[in-house]
Amino acid sequence: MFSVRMRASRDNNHISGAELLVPEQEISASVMSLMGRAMSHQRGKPDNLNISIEEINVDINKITSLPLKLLVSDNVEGSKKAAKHILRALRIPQFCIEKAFSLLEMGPANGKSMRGAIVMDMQGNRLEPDKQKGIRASRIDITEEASLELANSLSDKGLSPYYIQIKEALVLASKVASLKGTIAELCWSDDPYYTTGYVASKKMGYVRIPHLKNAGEHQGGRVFFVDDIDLTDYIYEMQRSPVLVNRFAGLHEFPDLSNDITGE
Ligand code: PML
Repeated sequence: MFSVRMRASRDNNHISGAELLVPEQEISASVMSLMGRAMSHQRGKPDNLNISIEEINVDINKITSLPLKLLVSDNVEGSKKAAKHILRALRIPQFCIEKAFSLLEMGPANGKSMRGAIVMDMQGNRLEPDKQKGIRASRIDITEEASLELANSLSDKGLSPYYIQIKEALVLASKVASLKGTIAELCWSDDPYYTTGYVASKKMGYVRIPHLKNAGEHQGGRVFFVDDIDLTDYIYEMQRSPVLVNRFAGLHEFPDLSNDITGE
């Protein structure tokens, strides 16, 4: 198997990125499809397009995705409150939650978004060695069968227009949640046209939250909340261990926040 990765940027600002795990005979088709995506992104044409192909010589870890849970909200204030409530239910200290929100709202890399994620421990320390780049979850993909199950579920809910974004975020979040030491992930996009984000965790699944920011805002990113990790191992696993999602765990409505949401 091969890992095929694409990163596109303009004036050193990230435009798009994607990756696939494919057999050798599918490399050229994958390169073409990733190139097509990079050149037609609504954030503009890249002036730098990087595609890398790397052979994978280790076993691929096959996992089931997190369950996808849809939270209903129609305003930014309510959505942020809901996201914070879920993170609290996951036992993340309030000051860590507030710090994570401030960082993503301001742009964690001196006002700009990071290509990768912040790694935050339960004392609120940022552990990622490079505060501009962050840590990327890499070497990830999903099988055709699992993609189809996801596509069918999204279609039933009228969410097909967001299939690509949801698929990629769900695959990434499923890998992140599967790593030892991850408590939760908070994410919203740095794409000014995309305002939906999520809180993901092994305990509560991928909770998809609309309106985590106002349209037009460029700031966004990811925070991995961790506890009791060996940082070197954690980063190595995140970036190097290949993970293939081979089952979709299903789509559910997220319970009303006035109910107990801890799942206990
Ligand atoms: C991103 O594409 O940068 C993050 C998108 C997160 C939300 C995806 C979704 O569930 O719609």
